Amino acid sequence: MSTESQTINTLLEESRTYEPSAEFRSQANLNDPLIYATAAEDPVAFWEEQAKQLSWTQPWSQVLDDSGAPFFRWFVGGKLNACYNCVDRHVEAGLGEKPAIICETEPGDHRIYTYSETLVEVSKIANALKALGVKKGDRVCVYMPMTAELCFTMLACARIGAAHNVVFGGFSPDSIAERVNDAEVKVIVTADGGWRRGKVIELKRMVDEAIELGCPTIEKVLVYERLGDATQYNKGTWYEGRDVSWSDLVENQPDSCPCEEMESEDLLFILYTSGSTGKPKGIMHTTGGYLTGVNATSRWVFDLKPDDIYWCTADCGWVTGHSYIVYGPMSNAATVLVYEGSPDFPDKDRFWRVIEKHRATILYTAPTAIRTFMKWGTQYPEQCDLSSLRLLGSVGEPINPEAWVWYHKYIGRKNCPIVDTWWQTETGGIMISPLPGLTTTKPGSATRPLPGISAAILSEEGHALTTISGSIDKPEEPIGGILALTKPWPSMLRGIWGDPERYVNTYWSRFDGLYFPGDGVKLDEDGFLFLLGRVDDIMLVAGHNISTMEVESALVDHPAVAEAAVIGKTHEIKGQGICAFVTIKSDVQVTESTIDELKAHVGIKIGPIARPDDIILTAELPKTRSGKIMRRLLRDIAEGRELGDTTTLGDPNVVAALRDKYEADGA
Ligand code: 6R9
Repeated sequence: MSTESQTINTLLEESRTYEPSAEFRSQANLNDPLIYATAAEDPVAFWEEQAKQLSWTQPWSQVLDDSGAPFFRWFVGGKLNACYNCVDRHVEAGLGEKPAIICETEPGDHRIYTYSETLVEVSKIANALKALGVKKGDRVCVYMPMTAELCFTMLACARIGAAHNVVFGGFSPDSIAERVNDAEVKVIVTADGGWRRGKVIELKRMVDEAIELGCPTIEKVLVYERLGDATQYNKGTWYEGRDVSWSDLVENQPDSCPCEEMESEDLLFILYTSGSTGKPKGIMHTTGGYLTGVNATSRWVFDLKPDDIYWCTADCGWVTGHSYIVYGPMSNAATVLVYEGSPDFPDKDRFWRVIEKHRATILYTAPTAIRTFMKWGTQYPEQCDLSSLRLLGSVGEPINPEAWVWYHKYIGRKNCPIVDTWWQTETGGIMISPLPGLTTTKPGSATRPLPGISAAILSEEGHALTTISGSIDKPEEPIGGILALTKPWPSMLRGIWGDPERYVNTYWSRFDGLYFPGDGVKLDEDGFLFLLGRVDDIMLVAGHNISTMEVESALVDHPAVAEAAVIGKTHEIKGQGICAFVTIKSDVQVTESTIDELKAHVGIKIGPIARPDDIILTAELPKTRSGKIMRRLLRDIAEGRELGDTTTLGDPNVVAALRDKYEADGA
């Protein structure tokens, strides 16, 4: 075998396929396969057509300016306002009475805001921000619970031309301060608190602590009274002159506010994402290209229709909330369901109760949530009426085939297409995904790039193994390698705030002239793309490259296993050995032979080469607050190293307990 074809030796095979039903296909927004070829022929002209779906106050003079590559500019000279496109134009088109946001709180009440009401709320907040001194070009940090007011605040920033920098409500004061200082934020919008699993999250107090650490650019803190005085908890300190009450300021503002006319390339937002050096990267997105990308992909991938009740379970603290709660769906005048709390409050059926209550038609969630639901058991979804659902989506990490099939069977009742959507904070919008009315799907595969997106698979050395756009030809044998995106697209990041050099080095230097996302990929014999996780999640075991995700899938395929995280661990002879951290389903009895059984099962599913060296049973896996397993920490544990940065962990106790157990087991 040549080194090139050996690059990523993917061993796990998946042969089940699912075709869109004739019924779904006939009503789908996209059902002509020609769209792929049309887009591939002239991607720039194709994206220009998509941009026309938005309302511009001045047309562009140039669609794509690539003269300063990799600093690309889209729709140069065009002018528009993102908030106008998400709110005002729908009201003007007669949709004022249509629900824009249905906000379900964790305690269980809900409130519906029509597009007209949204316009009023957003305008008042916009006027309040102006009263606090926020001007076009300023940055505003938003640190709020997942309520409608968070969405309104983002839109209010866009309305007055200020860039929002949303920080997830679970981040620590240190992380807030780091982001606020890097972005030189003037005003923070926060809330007294929010609800999570029946407990109050003290957001304002976190902001106080962050500012105490030193945030010299902060002038004002606007505090939304989410909880008011109804609960007893530590509200922190009220700093006269700095802190401003929402109920005093926002409620008394005029209910109209003009939209600032923005250049297509004016900054819409900064969103921080973790980088390999530990210092977060402020990913920049601009107005015209970003909105064009998320508007089009929402319509294609989620097949949005006027009557849909669309629920994306993400938080606006992550890119998924930006693109597929606020800007994508709302620029399409969708009705968006927003839920504040956790999936197990008051009980483990909460998601299904929310769907039943609001008759949600589209559900977009993450594999980690799906695996959690699997662990809890089918009795929870089974006791709810999920018949309103017509489409399911997955995002954030590779979805293992067993979770995909469970989602299909128990949530979709074998009736809903599943769109497994691959993309990143940096890409702004979905890049690789099925089109639900057109694409045959395979569990675990995000299938192929969307129309207008061009990709390639490269070897470690940077040789192109195959290119993918328009149509995918079936390769003679599976091709494994590293993903690259080969042409610019409108919603691409425009850089890293304050660090243009890092932008070029991180994304454009690995493969000359191509965008490097950092993900491994496999194209199987049937022409399906499998995203295999970050390239640093690929293990080199006795010269064979094995994706941690493949071993995880094999483990989760065992009936006793709820969840698994696999890492490569230094091995004297093989270079790397395979170490698996596994959680067992609550109703399964662990015996002395469980570990051997699991090792054998992986050996059978993938081959002896993938048989784990160590398996550690654990009650829980360390995860970030957005639900991603922190393999880096597991590697630290397995290698007996000092634990690295733990600030993004959802629950820091999990990893300490795990290390103690690992050491006690003598692994
Ligand atoms: C949207 C989002 C990006 C990274 C990305 C990849 C992983 C996301 C995926 C997926 C396999 C999918 N990822 N979606 N891997 N299949 N459908 O999650 O953005 O938080 O920036 O993460 O997540 O590794 O590179 P972000």
